[in-house]
Amino acid sequence: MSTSASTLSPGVSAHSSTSRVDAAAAGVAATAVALGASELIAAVLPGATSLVAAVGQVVIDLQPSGAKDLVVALFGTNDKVALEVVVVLVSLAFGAVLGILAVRRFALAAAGFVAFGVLGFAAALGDPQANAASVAAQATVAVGLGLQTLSWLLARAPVVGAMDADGTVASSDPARRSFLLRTGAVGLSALVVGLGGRSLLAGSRTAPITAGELPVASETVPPIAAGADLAPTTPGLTPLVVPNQDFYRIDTALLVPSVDITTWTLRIHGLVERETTLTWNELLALPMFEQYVTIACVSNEVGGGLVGNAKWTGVRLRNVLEIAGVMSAATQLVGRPVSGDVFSAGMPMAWVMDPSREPMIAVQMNDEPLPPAHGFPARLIIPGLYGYVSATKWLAELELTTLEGFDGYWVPLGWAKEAPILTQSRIDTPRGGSVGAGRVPIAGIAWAPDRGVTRVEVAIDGEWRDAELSAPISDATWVQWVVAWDATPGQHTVSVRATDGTGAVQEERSSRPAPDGARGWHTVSITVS
Ligand SMILES: Nc1nc2c(c(=O)[nH]1)N[C@H]1C(S)=C(S)[C@@H](COP(=O)(O)O)O[C@H]1N2
Ligand SMILES: [Mo]
Repeated sequence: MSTSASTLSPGVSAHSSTSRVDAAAAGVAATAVALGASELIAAVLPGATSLVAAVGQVVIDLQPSGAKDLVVALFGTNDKVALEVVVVLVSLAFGAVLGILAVRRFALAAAGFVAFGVLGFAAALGDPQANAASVAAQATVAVGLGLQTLSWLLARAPVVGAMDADGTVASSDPARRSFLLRTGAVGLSALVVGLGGRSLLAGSRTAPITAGELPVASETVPPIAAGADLAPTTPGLTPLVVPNQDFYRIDTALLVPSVDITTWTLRIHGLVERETTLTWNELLALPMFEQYVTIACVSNEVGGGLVGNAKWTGVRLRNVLEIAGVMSAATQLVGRPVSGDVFSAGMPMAWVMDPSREPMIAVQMNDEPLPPAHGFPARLIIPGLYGYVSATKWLAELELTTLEGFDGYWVPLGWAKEAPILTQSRIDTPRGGSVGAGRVPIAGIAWAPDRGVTRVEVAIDGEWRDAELSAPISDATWVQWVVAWDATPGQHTVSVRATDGTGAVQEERSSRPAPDGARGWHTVSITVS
């Protein structure tokens, strides 16, 4: 049995008899339609953006102290996906409440949906790729569709009179079953549409130029010699150079900024003789060089994957600083990204100017323009420093200041102000579990940028032996290491430690990543059968 015909604003009389559960279900499905529509529009309408990502971005930008750590701890490195899932779930929960309200007074629910739209609109204004008119249209259509759906579903909801007084036989009532099926189908299709839209939007943000459009480097590094990379002969070992699509990614951006090189500029200001603004072509006119540098994230746990080695091509940072003329009072360099991104990195000028290393503004990663996720069109690469105090992606600004004058983004959130990369080593294979008896290679990587790695030792059941190292590319890069092990049946414990170029052995005592990087020897348990 069905209720009265659909109206856009169902009156009190028509729905006061709708069960709360049904009303909540309709509210959830209607909210899913609004979200799904907005995410689809984000992908197809120029100037529109993901409202879900925009709201999540506001949460990240407000950075309630410890919230990022909490989310990372709960969901591992999928923290970005998790945050968006939370935004969607909270929205759906509010939608359930709005559905219940709608039964009593549809205008209240309508006001709630409009408030949602306004919230999404306001959040999206923080995305520099978003355009206010497009986002307003997007939010309006999404809210309208959500309300239409709510009205349509509620008009088809069974009345309580169709159930027993306690509602227990409700789910066997065919009218109710068809209502719930319809509501579920609407909600699920909306979520699928939304997911499709969201992935379309992410996929559309790819590098808009090819390597051929960039000048060739005047100073190049020799190609990696055949046989220098031990990975092809050691299954499970990380390659010497990590392909771009496999490279770890860490940043505070839910949506990757898409930067237009025709309007992009790099501004150098602060304690400089001549404030300078370089265009893309002016930057590219400077001499280009290449170097391999291993970069690492301070959040990397012992044994973790937030480290990678790539060939970077770009200009010497010191050439760019010379153009502006750095004053001797400048003790800190701050890198800032394009507007809309709250990140900043502050590094000591003493580190930047030390002639033993060559900090750079990179425009290519492994012979490709920087992928958008890794900072297109330009980023800082400072050998030896953790990414959060150096490797600014989507670079737009270099400010010269004093060490006391400014704290980079992560410093007030409990991370160290000065953060050289600690000496670390990792076992890639075997990662634990069980292996068959016989000759088993134990292999991994070790890094101490930019002190270099001179020795890697592996302890098998407490007995140390030297590992064979890949030929180091430079002190700024990691090395691969391999030990051939005659595995005997039983339980074994394997640990690894590296020695850096200063002769210091990697610290055994373990520490959490905060505030200045994880310490400790990576250790795995292996069962040999
Ligand atoms: N603009 C911007 N740059 C950034 C970050 C960021 O959040 N925003 N994160 C930094 C951190 S914490 C690290 S570890 C490196 C990671 O670089 P990758 O994503 O290319 O591996 O980028 C750094 N550069
Ligand atoms: Mo990081």
